[in-house]
Amino acid sequence: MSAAPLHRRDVVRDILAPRKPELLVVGGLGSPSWDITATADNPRDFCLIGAMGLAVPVGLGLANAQPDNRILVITGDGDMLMGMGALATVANVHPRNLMIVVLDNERYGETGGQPTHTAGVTDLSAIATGAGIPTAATIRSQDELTVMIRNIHEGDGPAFYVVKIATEMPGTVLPSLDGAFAKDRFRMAVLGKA
Ligand SMILES: Cc1ncc(C[n+]2csc(CCOP(=O)(O)OP(=O)(O)O)c2C)c(N)n1
Ligand SMILES: [Mg+2]
Repeated sequence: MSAAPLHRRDVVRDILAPRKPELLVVGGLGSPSWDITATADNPRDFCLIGAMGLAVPVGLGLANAQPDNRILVITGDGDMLMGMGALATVANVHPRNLMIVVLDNERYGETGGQPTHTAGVTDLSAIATGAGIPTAATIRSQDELTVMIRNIHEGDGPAFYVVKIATEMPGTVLPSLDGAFAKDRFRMAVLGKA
């Protein structure tokens, strides 16, 4: 099947457009966090800097700590490949409020576009299924994206989606690089105290 390539900024904008106040977003390091910040610099988003492999573990902890909120992890294939073991924990803990989206450009985009294993034979949604996550799919078209977005905001987790995207790198839009500020801002937005 060939479909027009999906573009990362459009995908993230469309994912976040219907967001409700209870949605908390964890951004994986690098380009996914730039996409989230380019969409809106929202205090209910927590974007990681340099912490490769940790987007899903942070999202899982947040899902456990904040059962009344819905947690959306948006990360890259490189980050997910490094933190793959966390998918088994997600499947076994089974947080109904955790959604995971991998923006899969088949590249380590931020560091110069080196091909990742998803450019080869590795299928991250099959790995999520094998880990035991009940909803896992690879998204390649706008129609599939529309269904995914509805489930992200309304469906039961845990769910895991790989969105195949073009390899373009649309400009850096950095979140705050001050970790203490970012942590305090997020805690204020979620808890009302730093
Ligand atoms: C442990 C570790 N190794 C390497 C890096 C350097 N690094 C930062 S971003 C990145 C690539 C991330 O790729 P991906 O998650 O696919 O995001 P993309 O930019 O492709 O959207 C790498 C290798 C790092 N921060 N930490
Ligand atoms: Mg990538």
